[in-house]
Amino acid sequence: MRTQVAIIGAGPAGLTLAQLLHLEGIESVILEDRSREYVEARIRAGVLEQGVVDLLTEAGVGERMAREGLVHEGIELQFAGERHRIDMAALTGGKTITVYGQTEVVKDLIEARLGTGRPLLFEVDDVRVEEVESERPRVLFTHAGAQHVLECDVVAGCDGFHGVCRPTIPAGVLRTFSREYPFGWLGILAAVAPSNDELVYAYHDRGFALLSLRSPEVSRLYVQCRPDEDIAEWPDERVWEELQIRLGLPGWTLAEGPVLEKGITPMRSFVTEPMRHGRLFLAGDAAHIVPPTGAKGLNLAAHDVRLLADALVEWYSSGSEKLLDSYSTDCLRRIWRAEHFSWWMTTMLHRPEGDDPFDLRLQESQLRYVTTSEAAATSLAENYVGL
Ligand code: RFL
Ligand code: PHB
Repeated sequence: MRTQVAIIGAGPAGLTLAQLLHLEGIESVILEDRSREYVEARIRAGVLEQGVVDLLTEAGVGERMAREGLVHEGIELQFAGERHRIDMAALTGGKTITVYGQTEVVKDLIEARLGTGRPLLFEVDDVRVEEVESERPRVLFTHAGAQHVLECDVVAGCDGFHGVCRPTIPAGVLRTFSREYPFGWLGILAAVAPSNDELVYAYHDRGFALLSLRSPEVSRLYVQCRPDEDIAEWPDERVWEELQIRLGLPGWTLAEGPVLEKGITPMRSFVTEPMRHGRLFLAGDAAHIVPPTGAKGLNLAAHDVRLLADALVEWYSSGSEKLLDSYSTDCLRRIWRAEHFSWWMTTMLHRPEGDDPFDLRLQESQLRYVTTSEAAATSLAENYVGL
């Protein structure tokens, strides 16, 4: 088997890259270790920056998003028993975000891929990436019981944080930067109309809580918990009770409904540099992780593959390696901005370990500042909608 670009992973990064390359007539093969059903059902992100909405639209996969996506012009920050609106559109010259689930983005991209007739293999096993330091890299894998060798010009490592591509890069080549946080998010998806029109990020003595949504009928809610928390200790009633306390305000009620999905996510920041080794290019969560508080993970993955697609198009059409050579540096500039923003939102909104009184006063001061100073609110808004 031979192709131009071997793409490992059918998450948002791999699928978007494949679509962008297809539009430019560049061949690819996508290898995914999970089933189509699993990939399409995995509940994750929900907030898309305007630039990512535009990218998906230009890539021809924006039709359902335009119909079903919910455009939001602001978010609310809640603390000390009050909500404060950050009017993102007014502060950023009209920029907005779109609430459209990652599951839906992935479904649209898979449908588009299958429509092109180009290969997308689910449930592959034993993926091994070899010879990326040469001009003839290859990917070994098994599929439906048979072993295969995929020869290619380049490998795109879009296989997420736990993938195989990053670990194939020899020790000493990469430098990694990371931070683990002493908390996680317990998230639920619930069959109930969202109780607020906009997202609410709540700072509370008992820990952070987030009210988000997926559609006019489905709410998505999170509470801060310990990273190693046992989900068995969180029956639905306890989750609702905690959400009621942390999001509660006099005169406002949080409507409850059947819980459709529940899970715990640890929170970490992670960056690997450079994002390239020879003919292997890392993109998305394979190269970097942000805590979800800034809603940046999926957006960063999309920005990476846009740059990678542009670089590959230039290389195939002119032979110039200029954009391939600057890929890592170009991506990392945006990534570090998002890393800082996500760290900052996380630090401002989560109850710190040990309740250090100095930290608590700093958090309150910061929250007051971003909700009363237009300059500070503008900084939050421009990062949130995407720089
Ligand atoms: P993915 O989505 O993890 O996809 C990687 C794919 O590679 C496959 N794979 C392999 N395939 C073949 N061989 C192997 N050896 C393989 N190993 C792995 C995997 O099965 C998978 O299909 O990475 P990608 O494409 O880089 O996309 C990144 C995003 O998924 C991630 O950053 C976001 O979900 C993060 N995130 C959010 N991002 C936002 O922009 N806005 C949000 O509101 C937001 N909220 C969130 C989030 C992530 C969360 N969790 C669960 C981590 C909320 C949560 C709770
Ligand atoms: C979500 O809806 O899943 C969501 C929204 C905002 C975030 C993180 C997750 O910051």
